[in-house]
Amino acid sequence: MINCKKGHLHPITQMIDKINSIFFVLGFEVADGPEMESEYYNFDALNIPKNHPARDMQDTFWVKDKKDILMRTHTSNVQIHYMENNKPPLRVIVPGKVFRNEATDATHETQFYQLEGFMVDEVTTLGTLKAVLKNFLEKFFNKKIDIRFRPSFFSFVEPGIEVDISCFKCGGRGCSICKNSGFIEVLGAGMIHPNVLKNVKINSEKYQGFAFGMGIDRLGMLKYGIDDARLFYNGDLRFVQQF
Ligand code: 2U9
Repeated sequence: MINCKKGHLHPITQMIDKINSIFFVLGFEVADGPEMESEYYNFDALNIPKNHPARDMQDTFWVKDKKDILMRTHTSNVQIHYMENNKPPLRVIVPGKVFRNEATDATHETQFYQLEGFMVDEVTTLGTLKAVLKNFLEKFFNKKIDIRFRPSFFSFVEPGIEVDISCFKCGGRGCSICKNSGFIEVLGAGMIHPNVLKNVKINSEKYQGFAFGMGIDRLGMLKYGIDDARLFYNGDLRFVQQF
């Protein structure tokens, strides 16, 4: 008999569908926008300084012979377009492809998928962020999860935080996935910097918001116990047929 196995959606697409449906219940809509972008929307509007190393040729793919045009290094450009064109209150997620000009290894690809999200309203706090992230992560990993915030710095948020989750494999006792620490770092976040709100003409005296960002490939590696992100992209059917 001929081999008539049916095709199916790629695991990254399956994860994006799942992420979108989890956030839909929380009142978030999905936005998308250009992968090729101007320096303003990728860096300047996000309060990223002119001399920031991320803007270097080594970190960003600049489009040849075009001044100020690049391949977006995060999906945050879409948030800027969205905030320019819509009035608060806002709840939006942006899953999409991003590009980094760096050496590849098991956990770094030059192209990968990111999920960013944000909410802007009159009262939005780190407490709201924690509730939203906990709800999302528990549904995504299908486990009860504790969340830990650590202070960090990103120029587009203030304060900036890194978010760890209790290890969904061992429940915090310590194992190879969490490197015996009981916690896994999964994403960055913070309260949107007033300069960013000013850039999109949102009154930062009246409105505040949180934003977060994470790698979808990384979420998939954790959820499915995959040790090499390149497996998502090399088209090996033995890999994709397992999903
Ligand atoms: C706007 C305002 C604020 C999005 C954020 C992070 C922190 C973050 C990284 C996680 C792993 C990217 O995939 S990754 O390399 N992201 O740590 N992202 S706050 O903040 C925004 C975005 C847009 C207008």
